[in-house]
Amino acid sequence: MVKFSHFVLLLLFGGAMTVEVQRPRGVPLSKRQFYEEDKPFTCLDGSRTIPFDRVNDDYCDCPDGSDEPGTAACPNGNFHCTNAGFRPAFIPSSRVNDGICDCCDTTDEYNSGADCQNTCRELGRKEKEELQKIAEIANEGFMLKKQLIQEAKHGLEDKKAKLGDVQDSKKDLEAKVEALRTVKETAEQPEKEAKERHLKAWEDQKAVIRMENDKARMAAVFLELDDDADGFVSVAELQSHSELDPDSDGSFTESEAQGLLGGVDKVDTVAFETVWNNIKEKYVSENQPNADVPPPGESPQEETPDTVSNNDSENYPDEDIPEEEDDEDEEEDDEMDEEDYKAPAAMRTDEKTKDDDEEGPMPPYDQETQALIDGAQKARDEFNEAEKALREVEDQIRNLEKEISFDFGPSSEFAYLYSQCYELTTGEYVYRLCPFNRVSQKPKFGGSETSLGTWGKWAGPEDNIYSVMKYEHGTGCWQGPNRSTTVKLTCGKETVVTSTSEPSRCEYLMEFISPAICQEPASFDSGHPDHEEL
Ligand code: MAN
Repeated sequence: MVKFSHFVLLLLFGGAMTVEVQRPRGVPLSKRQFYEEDKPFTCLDGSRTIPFDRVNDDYCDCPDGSDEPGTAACPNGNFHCTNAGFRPAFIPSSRVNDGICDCCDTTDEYNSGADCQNTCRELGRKEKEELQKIAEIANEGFMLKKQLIQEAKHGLEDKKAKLGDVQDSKKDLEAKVEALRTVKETAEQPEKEAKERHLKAWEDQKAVIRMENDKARMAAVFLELDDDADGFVSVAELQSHSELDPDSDGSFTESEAQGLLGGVDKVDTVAFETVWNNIKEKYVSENQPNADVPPPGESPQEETPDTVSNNDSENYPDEDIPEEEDDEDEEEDDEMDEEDYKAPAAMRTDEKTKDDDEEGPMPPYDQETQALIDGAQKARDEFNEAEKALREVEDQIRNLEKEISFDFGPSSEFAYLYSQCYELTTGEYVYRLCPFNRVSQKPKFGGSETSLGTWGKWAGPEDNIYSVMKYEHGTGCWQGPNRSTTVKLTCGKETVVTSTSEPSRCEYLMEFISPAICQEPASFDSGHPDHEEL
């Protein structure tokens, strides 16, 4: 059996000073007192005691592996490398003398023949350099953070001052809106009355036109019916128009025709007026047989006063009309609106065709009415403009209040991120983080943006709550949760998104560097006045 003798360890401090501490191979300094050469060894779990020469004899005696710290004999043992010049480490015992160099001081391969080089000093140097770099970054980052805090302080003061100003202008605007509302309402009353007068006049005029048209038609029909031109319409002449058969049974009898003539055999033009009322709805002209044929499904009636006034309300060129129009060409429509007020009927060609056959289009407003409409429109425009300005100011107030009350960190150091966005492009997507607002993902080669969440809350551990941001309620994930993003902040001089990943489907992780998260670097020469005040 190979005897694995005790080993002399050199602990190096700073290169110059070396202290020899003798202890069995693989034992950390902290446990040296349990391994005394001149005493029996008690397993560290207390389970048994063995003679000391069974420590590191390559045979596992203790269930906890503590009798074989320097060999691979115990499956659960740990080997300690001192790694002088770098960092001490434990490796599983199984790696002792396995031909692979694990400890930078080479001590795990003392009997395998592996050609190990001691790299501890080199590693130590590199680590020190890296730590120095990190410390420098932390230092500079912290300086930047102090600036950010100052800027946030001034920014907050500015915003509060701005809020005061905007609140004042809101009051002024409210008063203005109310004043303009009164002006508008005062102008709209006479406008309304004048328009109603105009419409009423037009209604009356149309009634006259309709009556005249009816009379003219009656005269024409009389002539048409009076075949023998004797100045009378007779029973026989009426019978020639089978469409007038009162019961439409296919036989228009003499007595039926006589009934329509009011019980007489013939009527002259004066008596025909009464007959005309009985027949005009059914009468089909001989000259234009189709002219009076009513469209299928509709009663062959003339317009009743009701339908007339319905049509007329369409004709009436008030301010509602532009909204009802087809929005085929917005710009052209807008131009038309203006014109509509000045020359209402003339410009509305679509209605012209509807009206041309009967009464024609409504005549334009008279000058006085048009002036009232123009005046009321101007008052409406001014009122609307003031209302719009008021709404904008209210928006501004809401935004300022929101920003002022936002939790931008203990000293508002994160305030500078508000209204900013940071992007990171990966193989497939462009990720965009707009702190305190939203996170999104857009496919690089086309496709729409997906929300990965909107601002939720600070979500770091209790002792460092500002180290993590949570964005929630993003676009729903197919058969999954709504997308959400966790943003981990680390200290750095730049403000930049360094990585994105999707650890679980539709749950994203972003790494974000910012000076605002830098902590005051641990001071080595404590008591230095520079550090005391930080
Ligand atoms: C899209 C992206 C992915 C996500 C899937 C889930 O492709 O938003 O990040 O994993 O949808 O279906």
